[in-house]
Amino acid sequence: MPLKLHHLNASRSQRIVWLLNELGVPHEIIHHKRDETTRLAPPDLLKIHPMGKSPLLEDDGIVIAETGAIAEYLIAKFDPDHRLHPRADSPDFPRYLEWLHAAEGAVFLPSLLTLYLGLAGAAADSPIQQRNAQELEKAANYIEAHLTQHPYFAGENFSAADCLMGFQIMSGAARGGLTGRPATAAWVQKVTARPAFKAMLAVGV
Ligand SMILES: N[C@@H](CCC(=O)N[C@@H](CS)C(=O)NCC(=O)O)C(=O)O
Repeated sequence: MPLKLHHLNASRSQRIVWLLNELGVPHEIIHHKRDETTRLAPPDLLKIHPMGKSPLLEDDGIVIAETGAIAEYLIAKFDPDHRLHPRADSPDFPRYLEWLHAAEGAVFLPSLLTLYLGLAGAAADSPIQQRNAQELEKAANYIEAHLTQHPYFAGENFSAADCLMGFQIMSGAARGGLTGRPATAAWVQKVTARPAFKAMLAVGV
């Protein structure tokens, strides 16, 4: 039975679509649509997993939530030749793991807080939003410094960490986040030219 990915439009789930394409694993995408007003996921996702969020991966009746866990699961099961992740004894492995999880952790959190506090009416110049802006800037500078020294997040080679970091960087780019950050801009050019990235766009993100 092929893997099933529950994909929500305009969501971080596109990182897993990209990764599945990179791995070349046969899969079925089940599309779910955000509520036009609330932007929340439809209630049918709650029937698949108690948190009702996307992405959700189904493999032979087993449901897995959380992007980082899904990525690690896919890599462990479908990347035996280490095409998309460094070996555990490689010096690149710790950095790979850090970026794989930073994509949903410290570098992503300030964007989410900025969005929610903005929706709740916090002005851009309020102390809390200023603090978020500082955290976003710090993360963007860290990414730029890393990509100045390495072509990809795990070092010399493209990996699943690039797929996971993509959403954060590309949504930041839409807000001018690449200005003055040439290494990050070069990384975006490189990875968006990959056939698996283009196939992800074709799915309808
Ligand atoms: N920590 C989870 C976050 C999942 C999540 O919040 N997904 C969002 C899409 S970006 C969602 O389903 N939002 C709709 C909702 O909460 O109703 C992960 O890494 O997968």
